[in-house]
Amino acid sequence: MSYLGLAHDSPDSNCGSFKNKKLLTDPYHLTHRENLVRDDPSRLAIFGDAPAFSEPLHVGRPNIGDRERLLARINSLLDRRWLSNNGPYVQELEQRLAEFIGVRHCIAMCNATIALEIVIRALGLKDEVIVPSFTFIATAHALQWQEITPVFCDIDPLTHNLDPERVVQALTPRTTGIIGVHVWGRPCNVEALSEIARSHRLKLVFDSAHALGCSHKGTMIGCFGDAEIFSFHATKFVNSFEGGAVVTNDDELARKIRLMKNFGFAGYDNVVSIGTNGKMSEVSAAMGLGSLESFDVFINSNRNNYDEYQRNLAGIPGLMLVSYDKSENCNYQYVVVEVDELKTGLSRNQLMEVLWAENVLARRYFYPGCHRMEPYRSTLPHAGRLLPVTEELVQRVLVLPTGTAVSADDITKICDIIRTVVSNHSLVRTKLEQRRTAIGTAP
Ligand code: T4K
Repeated sequence: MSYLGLAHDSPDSNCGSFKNKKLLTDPYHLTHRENLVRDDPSRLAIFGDAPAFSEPLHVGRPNIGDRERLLARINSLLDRRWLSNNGPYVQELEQRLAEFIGVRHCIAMCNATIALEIVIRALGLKDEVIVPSFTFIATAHALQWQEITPVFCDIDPLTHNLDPERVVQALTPRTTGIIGVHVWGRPCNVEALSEIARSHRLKLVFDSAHALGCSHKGTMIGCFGDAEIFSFHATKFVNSFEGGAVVTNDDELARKIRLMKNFGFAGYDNVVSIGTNGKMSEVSAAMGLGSLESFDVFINSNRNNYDEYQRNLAGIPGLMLVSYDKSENCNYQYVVVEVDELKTGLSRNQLMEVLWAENVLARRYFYPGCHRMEPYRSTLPHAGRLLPVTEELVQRVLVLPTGTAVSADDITKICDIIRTVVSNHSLVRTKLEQRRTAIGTAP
């Protein structure tokens, strides 16, 4: 991937020879271009003009927070010469997160994937665990890594989260647990999943990688199930470069997890259980603390960006902006649209191709669905038959750039491009098809 301000082709467009390689150094040209993109399809980059953005606009551009505070903390940890192994910043971060969420235990980790793996192991999950396929691959891999079969279950088309009725249908005598994912930070049907878990004596975990700062019926995400995990990866709105955490109200589970994330050490020279290295470093915790302190700034920025998208995308036929329940706490870290090709006249992939040419690197999370990625594609070749909603949704979803690196003007520009593209869909479609035919990749 280029970071040099060149226009991008979409990942599967294969249109290398058509890349617009103009570096935008001429300010007159930029202004001219901005003014003319509105309603004039010939000024789109796919028709040969310069891209609308001189630098790539990413979906996951990290929020940085207070740089001076971060550097001061890094200086302190260097002075202390305490860099890892349950240092003071890690302890402070754990305490602040637990208070913020309202949960008894928070155990910081090096990332959310290891956090999931450790929870799964500490809860004694085995054989089969029900998970959505519409999630980041880490949710499924954390099970398969431990030779537990992820049983992919379909989702509700409105919430994008596990459909409890389908969960019941996926149960077998080998089922030991359910992992729900609060996709985009929108809560799962927590009550229904808890009831299924209770009545079938299953463990219930929530992958809350997207859901820090979100609530469900007034209770913060993090307080549900046997445990929940969070991600503080660079692309998350609160980040610790790399990082994650497990939160739980279960004292015994928390004790086990603390041991497991530190090789099973219960003191010097005393290993009392199997374990791995899941520790968060002090430098990560320093970033995490600063990020948490900027929480309100980040959420305001996400919320304003979301509102800006909502205003600017209104009325474009076939584009549905995924909505959030404004009566709950919400982090608005994902701006997601569903593209209805019958109404837009263009597929999600075609819209993405146009945007990538403009240097807007929109993403199609979670295409093609975990069940269509290895090793699951080979081991479960027919899984898709039971996942009709997932199969359709992965063709429709597009995630747009947001976060503190994206301005209101950027959003206006992005939405102008989308509006121009949709209102001129026949022309755009023909152009995209010509591009493909010209390089011999016509479907
Ligand atoms: N469960 C769920 C439901 C998740 O969504 C995730 C992670 C996990 C579990 C596992 O959490 P961790 O183990 O990672 O803590 C990205 C993130 O890497 C991943 O953390 C996240 N979900 C997922 C939804 O998005 P990719 O494969 O899209 O990453 P990548 O490298 O393409 O980056 C995304 C965009 O961000 C790019 O356009 C580039 C930009 N970027 C990225 C980084 C790292 C930057 O501008 N600066 C940066 O430093 O997965």
